Amino acid sequence: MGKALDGVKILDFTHVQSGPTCTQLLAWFGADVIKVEKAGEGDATRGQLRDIPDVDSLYFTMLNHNKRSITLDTKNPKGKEVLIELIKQCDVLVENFAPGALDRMGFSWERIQQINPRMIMASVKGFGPGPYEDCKVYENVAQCAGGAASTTGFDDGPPLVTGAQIGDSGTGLHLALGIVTALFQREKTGKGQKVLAAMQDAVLNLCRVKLRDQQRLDRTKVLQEYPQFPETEFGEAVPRAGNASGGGQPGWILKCKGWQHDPNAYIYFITQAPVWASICKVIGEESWITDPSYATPKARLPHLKTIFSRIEEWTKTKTKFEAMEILNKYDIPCGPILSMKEIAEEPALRATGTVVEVDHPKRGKYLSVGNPIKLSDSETEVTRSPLLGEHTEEVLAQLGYSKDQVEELRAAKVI
Ligand code: CAO
Repeated sequence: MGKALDGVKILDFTHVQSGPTCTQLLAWFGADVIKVEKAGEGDATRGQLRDIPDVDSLYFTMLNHNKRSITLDTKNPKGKEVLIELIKQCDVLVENFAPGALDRMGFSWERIQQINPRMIMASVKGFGPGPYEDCKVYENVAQCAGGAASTTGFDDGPPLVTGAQIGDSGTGLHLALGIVTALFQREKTGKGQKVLAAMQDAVLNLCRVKLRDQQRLDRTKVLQEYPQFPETEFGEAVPRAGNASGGGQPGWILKCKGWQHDPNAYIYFITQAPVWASICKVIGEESWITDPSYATPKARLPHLKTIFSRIEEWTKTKTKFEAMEILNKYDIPCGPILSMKEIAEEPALRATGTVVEVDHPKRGKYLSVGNPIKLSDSETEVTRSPLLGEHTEEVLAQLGYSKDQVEELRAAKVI
């Protein structure tokens, strides 16, 4: 069976995390992704956070599956010639260099269009046009500038960044959608275009509900589902909401049996309105079904702390999995707090290919996250990341370079 993006060639100039997540997704959908790396050095993540000496790190291997790697000094005139051939033959150039790096290399958008008018040039940058457009940006800077940090954490603590890499991987996802959309439009116009995903914009897009709350706060001066209500005055900006649910159904994280020793013995519990009566029955508070102080969602808002601490008395008597089993019988929405260890061992995630075991010639077997997007007619097989420059000769041969020419380039340290 073919793959959705069979025949699409990606010139992959990405490094670190944001860009590589994007091109990895495209590779999983069948695109031929040629990763261009600095000769002798490669993507900096190959050497970062290493767990085995002299072996590509998990950071690199888990972000660069299904790609080919070539080394090329794109600042050398001979290297630029190779790059021009690659631009001619590829459909998409993806990059996440610091602002201006591609221009400094001599490959402005105008020049790229001259070389290949069908080329789609896709970039991740920290910021879009504006005061910070020239800044270098990493994950947590984007989380802070995109509104995630100011709205994450508890009211009495500092802003917090989240473990989910919404700045890097989140932006990579946005960029991948931009690329396939531009490819779709090219089918009709025959022309390439520029695609930009700024990390601040992607984080803000994922924090959309907080901008919703900012406007609700501006208008009503209160956010009744936030834990500050009713005791604490609200300020001008959306405060941190702890573990409150971001939607209209109040939720909180509650202790389960074993919480004293297990840092993840917790459950997320949502007091969804349609199952309120079931919740009351499960925790043994039947009177709350009809008590006017508890009977309606609006009446419950000032009592959420009392409600959740009563529910917690019940969850503390069950493990998170026992609680899940009981609550699911009543359709009460809840979720166990799973550790990475539990996720790594979860058979259902292995069965769907969301967690995969991959073999690597130098590191041996390791676990990775497979393609989270499942297409019924374009199945993903996860293959290992390439060694540095593993495909240089193969790709140059496909571009028409003879063995002697390749040797010359190697002798001149261009590849
Ligand atoms: N041959 C020759 N030179 C190459 C090359 C190659 N194959 N590949 C890259 N280079 C050069 C670049 O041209 C650039 O040179 P100049 O500075 O002289 O123009 C240089 O290598 C360094 O590139 P960089 O500035 O992108 O890399 P950095 O490590 O200094 O910065 C980062 C890294 C991520 C902060 C920066 O790339 C950035 O802000 N990117 C955009 C935002 C982004 O994606 N951030 C998320 C990264 S994941 O956390």
